[in-house]
Amino acid sequence: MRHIKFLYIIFLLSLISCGSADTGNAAKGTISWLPYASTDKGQVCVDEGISSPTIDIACRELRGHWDGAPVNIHRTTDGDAIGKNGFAISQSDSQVDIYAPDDLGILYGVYALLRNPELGRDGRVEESPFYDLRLLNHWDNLNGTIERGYAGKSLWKWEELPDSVSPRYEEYARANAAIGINGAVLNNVNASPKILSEEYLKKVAVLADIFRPYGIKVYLSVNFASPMVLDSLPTADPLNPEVVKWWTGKADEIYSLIPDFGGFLVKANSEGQPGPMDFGRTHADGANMLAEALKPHDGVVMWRAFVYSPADADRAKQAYLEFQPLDGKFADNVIIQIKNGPVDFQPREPYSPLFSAMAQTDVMAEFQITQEYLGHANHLAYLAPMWTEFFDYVQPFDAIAGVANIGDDDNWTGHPLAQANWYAFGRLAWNPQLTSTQIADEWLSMALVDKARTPEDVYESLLGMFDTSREAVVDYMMPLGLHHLFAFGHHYGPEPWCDVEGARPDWLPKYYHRADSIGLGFDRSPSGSNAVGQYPEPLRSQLASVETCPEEFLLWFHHVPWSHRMKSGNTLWEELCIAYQRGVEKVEEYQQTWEKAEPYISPELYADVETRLATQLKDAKWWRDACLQYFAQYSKMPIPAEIASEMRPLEELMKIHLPITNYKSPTPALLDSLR
Ligand code: BDP
Repeated sequence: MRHIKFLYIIFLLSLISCGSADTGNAAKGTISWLPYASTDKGQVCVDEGISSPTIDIACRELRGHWDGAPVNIHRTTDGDAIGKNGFAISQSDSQVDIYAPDDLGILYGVYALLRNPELGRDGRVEESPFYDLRLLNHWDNLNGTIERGYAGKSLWKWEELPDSVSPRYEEYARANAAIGINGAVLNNVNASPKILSEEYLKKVAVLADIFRPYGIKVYLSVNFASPMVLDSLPTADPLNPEVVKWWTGKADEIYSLIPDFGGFLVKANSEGQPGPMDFGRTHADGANMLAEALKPHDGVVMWRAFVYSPADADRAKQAYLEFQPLDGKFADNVIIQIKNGPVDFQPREPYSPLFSAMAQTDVMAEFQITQEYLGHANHLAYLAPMWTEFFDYVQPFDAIAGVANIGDDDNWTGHPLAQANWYAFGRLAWNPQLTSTQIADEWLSMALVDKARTPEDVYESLLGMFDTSREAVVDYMMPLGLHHLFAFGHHYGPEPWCDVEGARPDWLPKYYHRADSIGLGFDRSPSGSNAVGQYPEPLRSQLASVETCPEEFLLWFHHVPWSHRMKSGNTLWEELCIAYQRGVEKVEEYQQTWEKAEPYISPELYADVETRLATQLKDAKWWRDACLQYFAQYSKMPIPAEIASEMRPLEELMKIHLPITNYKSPTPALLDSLR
């Protein structure tokens, strides 16, 4: 009887927790940080004289979703110290006051309050954005595919625009405004010239109209050869007067349709894209010509520094070699957009030394939110720790961009927990001082579980899972500074042995790992490629020596003997085995964490992530087995028996060839059929 009573109580508790499970926004295919529950009773009072479409949105959000004390909205005067687009909030039991110098600041204040209804209760809270430009870069093609996108097709339905408008456009704007993102580059950096045609600009203008009241400006990636392709000019030489005239006219046309157009993003002379160097000119010549065309309209040019060519020096050095000599030669509305690391969005890279070498030029960081190199939409990898690690080294730039992980999937991001990465990017662009744990805590309690009803140990485990997940990916894919061990083309699975006849050497893993009988890693010390020489002192000296180089970057900067003693006392080889195994065990731990959290998470979301974690575990083992057995051929050292016993033989692993596609994750069924 007692037993039955106990079960009954458990049953009642589970009903309560089901209720709480439904509160997790991530479960509903909605934007996890937006308010949806409708109160329709929020009371708002706006100071006289304040009115605009942006304020209308702010009021609508409050009326619809706020159920606290009445909110008063005030415009501050010039003397007030609140920064542009910032806000201050204070609240008591009887009222809430939001102050801001401009409409957008008010909207941001409203979203901050809705996210955290207690904001300003213990005293006035004041915030303003750290970076002026906080942009998403969409690598969306005009045919609807997304380069390195793993969440379905493009949100932008070009074939339906301008006549038909998806409700998701406004939801997208709302999602971004709620975390402070204020710009979107709509199309792929490998840009089709067609985006600048009149037909497409009219479509773009419709999106810009929808985004405008949310404070989001539209930008476009442009193809440097557009004048040749669209209007048959014989050249795209940036110093040719006809070319200059073409771009000036194009800019005027764009601004007549989109008066607040943000500007251009340009990938030039990189991976086959056209650029000024095709005409014997420099990056500065090209960027400045475009900047001149946009200048009268206050537009900017974001010129990417992602350049490398097979014949030249160490790939990690090339952006610096090409751009550093141009420091000071760019117009003041040009910003050089630099990927966080010197190679290409690997799970871990040191920061790109170009950030500390462009004192007279505006520079911005490019992060990748989409997980091109971190397991696509199949793996849980919370990326805030990667970005805060970058901020530990660099912060001196003016703007920030993230390559979006958004598509038209119901849940927007493929992996439902990957919405946390979109969220984290926005939060860090707003305030790079936030910690990754703080942001994970915000997201988990809004999106996944009801914190108040989730046992502390369960909640802490979920938080721990988020916080360690990127490091786990590093461990099971490429620990200790290893990088680019990917299969050719799709960047998903391990192929440290990969050799493709005729392929560029710098697209092949051997270029990066350099395994031989002596050791492992790329010698970038002064006796090697001397990439360390591009870093400022004292970091340069620290990186230059095997003894002082942080171990997480060791094989990035050094070719290290297999028997080298690590700080732990283990040899390099032993440490490598430990790291790969640790990564696998972490994923096993996440499966347990997830299981423990089941009663507090909606069933649909639970099942989805459970399946993805199972794939992630198989992938982690695939990586471990492939890399350790491949490297063991060089180290001639044993893999610990407990790991070796469960490994799939290398010959079998070498037969796995995923079909190459760069715009979707391999499905579990496909992976299972191939391995
Ligand atoms: C690499 C991607 C490629 C992009 C390129 C870029 O593999 O698809 O076009 O970067 O950033 O990471 O331009």
